[in-house]
Amino acid sequence: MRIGIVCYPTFGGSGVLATELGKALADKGHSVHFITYQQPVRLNIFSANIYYHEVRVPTYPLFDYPPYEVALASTMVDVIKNYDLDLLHVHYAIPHASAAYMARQIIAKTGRDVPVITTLHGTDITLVGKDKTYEPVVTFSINESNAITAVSQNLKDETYRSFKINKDIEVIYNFVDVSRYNKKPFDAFRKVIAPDGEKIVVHASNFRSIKRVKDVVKIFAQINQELPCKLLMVGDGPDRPLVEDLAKQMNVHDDVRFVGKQEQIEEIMLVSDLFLLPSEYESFGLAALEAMAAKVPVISTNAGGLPEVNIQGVTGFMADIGDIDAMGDYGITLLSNEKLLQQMKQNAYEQAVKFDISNIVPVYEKLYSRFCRMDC
Ligand code: GMT
Repeated sequence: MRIGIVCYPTFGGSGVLATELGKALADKGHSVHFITYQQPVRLNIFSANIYYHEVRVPTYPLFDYPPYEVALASTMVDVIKNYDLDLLHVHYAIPHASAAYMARQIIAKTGRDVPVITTLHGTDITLVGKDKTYEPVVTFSINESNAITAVSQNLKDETYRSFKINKDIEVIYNFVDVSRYNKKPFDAFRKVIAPDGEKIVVHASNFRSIKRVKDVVKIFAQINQELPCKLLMVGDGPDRPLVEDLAKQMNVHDDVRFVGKQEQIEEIMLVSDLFLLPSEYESFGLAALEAMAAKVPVISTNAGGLPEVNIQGVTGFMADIGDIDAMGDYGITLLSNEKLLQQMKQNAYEQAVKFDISNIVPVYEKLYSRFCRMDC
C-alpha cells in the first residue's frame, strides 16, 4: 500500500507512535510518506520505502498567523497526486484531520477518493479539541474521517463524552518494539549516575502542567529520605525551571539529573529501576509502556487510560492524582524489597509484550485494507 502519515514530528507520544508505525509498515514493504513540518525525531533510519515531505509555510508580512493548515492540505494534495497514495493516516486531530478533509475534497474533484483514517491521541480530545475555539471543526473532521481510532478505551469514552461523534471509534492500543529494549544495560552509564549502586528512578515527559512534574520531585524526595536513590528527568518543557527550583528547595538537587530530550530513550530505561508518571491525565502513557519494555515497573496515577497499561500491584502501583504520600510509600515498598522489585520488573516486561509492535501493526494493516482500492 502507499500510505501517507501525518503527525507532529516532535518527541511527543503521538509523533513517536506515528513514526514507529510508519517505520514498521515500511519494513513490511509498504511505501510510507511522512508529511510533516520537520523530519520526525524518530525517523532516524534510511529505508527505500520511506519518503519524507516537508510542509513549508511561506511567510508574508500580512500573515500574523501563517496558515499552516492550508500549506499542509496543499502538500497532502501534491503527495497524493504525485505518489498515487491509497490512504492518509493522520495522527492527532488538530489540525491534521481537518487538513486531510480539505485535501480529500480537492482530490475528489479529480474523480478519486482517498480515505482518511484519524487516530486520536489524547490532548487533541481532552484538552485542546474541547476548547470552543476548535470544537466545531474537530467534531466535523472526526465525523468525516473514514475510520477513527483511539489509543485506549478511556480515550474512546472521553471522545464520545465530549463530542457528538456519529461513527464507531475503534480502539487500537499504542505499541512498543520490545526487541529494541532487549539489550545489555550500559553499565558505565549506570555507574556515572549511581556510583554507589543507588537505585535509579526515572521520569520522561514534555514537562507540561498536565504531567505534574513537581509531584515527580516530591515523590522522589520522599523515597530518597528512606533509601538513597537518584532521579533522571528526561525531556524538556515549560515546567522545567520550576521543577529545578523545587529540587533545590527540597535539597535533592544533587541527586537529580535533568538530561533533556533524548532520542535513545532505551539506554536510559535499561539502567533504571522505577518509572514515575503522576500525570493529571494520560490517554495511554506511551512513556510508561516504553519503561515496561525495559523491565522497569511504573508508579503512576490512575488517571485516564493508565489503568489499561499499568496494572495495580502487578506491573507497579497507582494512586489518585496528587496523592504524593501514597506514590512515595509505594516507591519505598518497591525499591526496598528486592524480591518484589524483580517480580514486578518481570511482570512489567510481560505486560509490555502484550503491546508489542508485532501484535498491533497488523491491526492497522487490517484496518487499512478495509478502505483500500482493488489494486493496492
Ligand atoms: O503526553 C503528551 O502531552 C503528548 C501527547 C501527544 O499527543 O504526543 O501524548 C498523548 O499521546 C500519546 C500517544 O498516543 C499517549 O501515550 C499520551 O498518554 C497522550 N498524552 C495525554 O493524553 C496527556
